Amino acid sequence: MMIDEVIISRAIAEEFLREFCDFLDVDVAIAGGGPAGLTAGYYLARAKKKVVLFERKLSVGGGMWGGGMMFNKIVVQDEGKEILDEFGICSRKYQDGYFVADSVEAVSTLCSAAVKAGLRIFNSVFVEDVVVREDRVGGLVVNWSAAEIAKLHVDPMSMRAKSVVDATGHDCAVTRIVERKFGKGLNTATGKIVGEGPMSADAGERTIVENTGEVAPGLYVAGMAANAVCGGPRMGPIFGGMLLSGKKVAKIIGGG
Ligand code: 48F
Repeated sequence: MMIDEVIISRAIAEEFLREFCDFLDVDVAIAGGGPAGLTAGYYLARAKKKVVLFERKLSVGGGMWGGGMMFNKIVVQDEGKEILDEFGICSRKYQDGYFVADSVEAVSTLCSAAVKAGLRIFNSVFVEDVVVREDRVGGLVVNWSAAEIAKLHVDPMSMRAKSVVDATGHDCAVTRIVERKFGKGLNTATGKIVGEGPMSADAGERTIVENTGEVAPGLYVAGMAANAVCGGPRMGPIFGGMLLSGKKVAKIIGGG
């Protein structure tokens, strides 16, 4: 059989558009494909929610690839190790309460498990706004990252979701938009984005799970975005909190 270039092009374009259209109306839309977003996506998809994730960069994984200072190892505590085990990610005990895993294995396995569970990821797409309906965050407004990088004046497109998760990390990009435009105040101590505190691994890992939740009707925060929005400290290259936060937000939204 002679391979036809046009058939290759049609296959890509038609399949992509079919899925893109299918995922314009979902149960949950996640902004950001770092460890928290991927973990949330996995548990939600496994619970049979229709869930889509938009990632600004070409690759998902966020800050996990680089481990600590590009030493590509991550550390997790006992509770984080339980989630690594659930995914089948290998880890080695360093000392009591500290386990070390390979960051490349961790990202690639989280991503693979989430996609196989049913999460649809659109990469190179960024979230630039939210849809508000009946006083609730009811969807996302997305555009190509390439358009953003080239500073092209191109209008975005909108999609509908019953729940939205801001998993954009330190930026807390979606909540920042909601804070600016929603006009009703956030469910935080100040009603605004409190901002993340300086490094404190123990407190950061604890508060990130506590801070995971709904901050405006229909909008949930997970991962580093939860501490950035609610005022918890950063914690550096210990990643158990990111996994636990992703799992918690999935449970709150109804992902078991
Ligand atoms: O930053 P990121 O890894 O967030 P996380 O899942 O994990 C945080 C840790 O990696 C690390 C840490 C541990 O101590 O603090 O930073 O909470 O992943 C966030 C992802 O969101 C994407 C960004 O490219 C990254 O991959 N992102 C950011 N803004 C947008 C976005 C946006 N507006 N639209 C789509 N994706």
